[in-house]
Amino acid sequence: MKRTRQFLYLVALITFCFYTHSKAQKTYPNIIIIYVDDLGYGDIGVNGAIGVKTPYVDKLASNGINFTDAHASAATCTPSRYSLITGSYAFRNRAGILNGNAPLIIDTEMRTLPDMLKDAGYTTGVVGKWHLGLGDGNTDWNGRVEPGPKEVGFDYSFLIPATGDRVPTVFLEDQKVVGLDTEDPISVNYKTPVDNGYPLGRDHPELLKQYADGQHLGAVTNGISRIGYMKGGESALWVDEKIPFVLSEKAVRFIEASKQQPFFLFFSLHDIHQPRIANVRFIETSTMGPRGDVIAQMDWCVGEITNKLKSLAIEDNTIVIFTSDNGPILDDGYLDYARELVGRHTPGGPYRGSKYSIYEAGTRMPTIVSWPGEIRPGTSHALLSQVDLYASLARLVGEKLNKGDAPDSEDHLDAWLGKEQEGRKVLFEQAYAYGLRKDKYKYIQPKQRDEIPGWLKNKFVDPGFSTIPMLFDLEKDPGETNNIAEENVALVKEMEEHLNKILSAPTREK
Ligand code: NG6
Ligand code: CA
Repeated sequence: MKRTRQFLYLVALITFCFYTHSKAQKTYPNIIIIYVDDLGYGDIGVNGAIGVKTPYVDKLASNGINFTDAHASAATCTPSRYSLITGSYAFRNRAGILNGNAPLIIDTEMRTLPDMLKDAGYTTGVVGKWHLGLGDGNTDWNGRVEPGPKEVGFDYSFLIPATGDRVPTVFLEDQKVVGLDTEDPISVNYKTPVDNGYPLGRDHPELLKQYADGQHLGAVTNGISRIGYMKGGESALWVDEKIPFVLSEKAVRFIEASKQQPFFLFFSLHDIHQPRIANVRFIETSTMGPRGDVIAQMDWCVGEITNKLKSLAIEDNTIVIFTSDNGPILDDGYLDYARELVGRHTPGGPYRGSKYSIYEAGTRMPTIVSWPGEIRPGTSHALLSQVDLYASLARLVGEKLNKGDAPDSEDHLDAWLGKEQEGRKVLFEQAYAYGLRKDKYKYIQPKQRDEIPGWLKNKFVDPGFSTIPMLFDLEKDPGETNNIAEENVALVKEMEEHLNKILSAPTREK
């Protein structure tokens, strides 16, 4: 009898220790944001893609929630990323597309999304495209480049510093160039060619794998001419065709190394940004040429992550948020026949516009949230913005926001998890013009002719510039073709005032 009681005590003690131990170690789910570059709403199978198959993304959607009205905070890369990481609209910091030698644009005193998750006990990492600036503006690429991801809350980083079409074309791991030979130091310049630097695309078209427009005729590395000039670092140059493999491997290693404690991984792909140079494994896997092939390549990267979660048996306890930084673009600097080969495939789905555009396709992103252990699969029409992930995830992990943290981020955790169908009441949209969504309406603020950037006038984009106000009823007219501003003067005035209020002050603490 006594022995039995002792045995029962022992069992109870072991159970208690095991429970408290595992609770302390893993109270919160892992969080992975898979951030695709320039992927449009209609570019994934579940949203109607015709020219390419995306089985891994579709599987994620069938296990999770597919959002039809979730938005990037802007229609270009740097501003969207800035908002995601800081919970603040990018215009407040005048964040525009950055060059490869631009300084870090995030104030290191700010409490960022990774800072907040670290406070909740997370290990944090970023793998892939950064494009938020590095260093202090006078960057020496031959030592540790700081400030950078570490100084804004990421424990680990493996980076493409800016974009695939901008120098320097080298990776940085924990803010040091990977594989650099100190005898061959790197120098980068965006104004004038560097003496004895890499040959220029403008002088050597015979070196190029893909013809480029006038903006992309700087340094040629790996047969591709880029924006900007560069010298040195030959042993460190990336091979474009291998980027998806390198990044996926680093992301998977981070997951493996961090699986004991909750982790946050910001996996930021180079695909499907230009130059779109698919690995031979993916060439002709789509009917759309390079742009379709790199969508298939992107899908493979998603599979690398989801397969790894499964094999480590942490799938049920990991939230995967799959989305894109801005809308799709067919022709953006390199001749890869995206326009000619697109066929009936509609990159922006039913929506008007593209990357750079204030029309819906500019910011309405393919967006999937999966968390097999917790959420029921389905579709959600909640109106959401990526700027809200900060406040929403803060609630998930029990972190309070201090005054000044994430000033534009609203907590819509229940909508992100599919427990609530309502999202934002009002959504601010940023491109080269500003827009506002409210109820079924979309308002676009007018622009004066001289406010329109010259380089956008020549693009094959539909930026949504108008010298008169525009108002659309998205329920009747999701393609934004019928401007009803004249018939709705009072509503236009109200929306204009609301927009100006957002432009003049942070929006969360109302
Ligand atoms: C633009 C580039 C474009 C692309 C973009 C950044 C020109 C004319 N166009 O300035 O090719 O690099 O910047 O894209 O230079 S983003 O997705 O990172 O915002
Ligand atoms: Ca982008």
